[in-house]
Amino acid sequence: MTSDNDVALRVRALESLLLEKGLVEAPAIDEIIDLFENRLGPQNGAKVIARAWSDPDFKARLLANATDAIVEMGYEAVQGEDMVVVENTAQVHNIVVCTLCSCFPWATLGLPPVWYKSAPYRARAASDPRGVLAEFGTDIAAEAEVRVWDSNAELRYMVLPERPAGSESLDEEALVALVTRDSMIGVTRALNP
Ligand SMILES: [Co+2]
Repeated sequence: MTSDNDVALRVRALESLLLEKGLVEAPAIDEIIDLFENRLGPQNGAKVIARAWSDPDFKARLLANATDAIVEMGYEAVQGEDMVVVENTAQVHNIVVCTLCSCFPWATLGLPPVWYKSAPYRARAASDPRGVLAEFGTDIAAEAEVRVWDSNAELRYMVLPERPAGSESLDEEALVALVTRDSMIGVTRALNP
């Protein structure tokens, strides 16, 4: 498996080459780095989920048309993809994968983690989702249904995790801290308060 360190080295080599060949200009690269470091990422998705937990009307809009509801919060799709949000309940647990490559909702979750892009996750999330969930420490009741959603270039999925017990008194801002990237991929649950 490629480590994050290897990736950093390759990126730096690629950047120097592109600059040297005059294919890109430094400000364009800075703009892209700023986009990925500061403006895209799971902090956006966490705000979407916390809003859905706090505002039933927003939640209904999010489940009916996630693309529009997410834009409503100011997060535009980076690659023109449509978004679908699937809700976890006591009866249904959803998990997201891209079996073909590494399609991922950049605007709300940022760049995919290394494990999401790995061949074992891509194969096993589809063939043995309960086994994968167990490896992430997520036990799913035998009577609950596990649904696997395969993202692609046009359509990206995000999970609306169950609002954790004990979070009833928390406001939207406090709820944001309970929503992790992995819980929005569906491999874990949201954190307990
Ligand atoms: Co893909």
